[in-house]
Amino acid sequence: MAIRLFQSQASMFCEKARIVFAMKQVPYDIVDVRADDRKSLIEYTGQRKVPSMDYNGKCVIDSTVISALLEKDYPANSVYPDGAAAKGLCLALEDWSDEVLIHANHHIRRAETPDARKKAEEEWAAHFNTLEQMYSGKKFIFDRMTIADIAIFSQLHYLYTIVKYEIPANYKNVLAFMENMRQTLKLNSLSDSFTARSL
Ligand SMILES: N[C@@H](CCC(=O)N[C@@H](CS)C(=O)NCC(=O)O)C(=O)O
Repeated sequence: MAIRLFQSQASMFCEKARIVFAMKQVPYDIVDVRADDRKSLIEYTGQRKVPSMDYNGKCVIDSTVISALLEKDYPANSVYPDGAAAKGLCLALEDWSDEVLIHANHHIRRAETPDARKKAEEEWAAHFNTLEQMYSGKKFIFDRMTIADIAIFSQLHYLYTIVKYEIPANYKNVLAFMENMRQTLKLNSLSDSFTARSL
């Protein structure tokens, strides 16, 4: 039995999953879904979304579910904070990032007119304001890097690498967070995406 991660390098949700795999130091094989136009993914999972995984014969879909399963089976280097109250908040922030920031990314990437682009930038400005406060005086939201930081980083990193949108200089805490994550994840530069390796 083995673990196969069906993924694409550019997907922010796949980057989120790759970081959790690396933190947990769990070996896995990568199936690049672009190589066969998602044929093997659809055959194995019956749907089109990545990340999905073949977990020793069990089909597991969605970055949040994958992260929770890896945490359960590999509890060392936890991706959640200690304590039920902090964990609940962490899960809510993971969900906010996955379900809200993703739309801001879709909107800015798909903006075809100056008006649509302006609206998308305003949407991001509102999120940057939220994040600026969230990371005020903090390296991570909780006392160590958790799935909330990883989920947020993955969306902001996509904004940087794929959308090619630079976070405005006035969001100092957000920029410091990105630099801190770059160092923690041992990326040479923020232009690099996180590849399969341990941390
Ligand atoms: N909530 C899911 C979102 C996954 C998702 O939207 N994946 C995108 C790539 S970033 C995808 O595979 N889209 C292909 C499709 O919908 O056909 C997760 O956290 O894994």
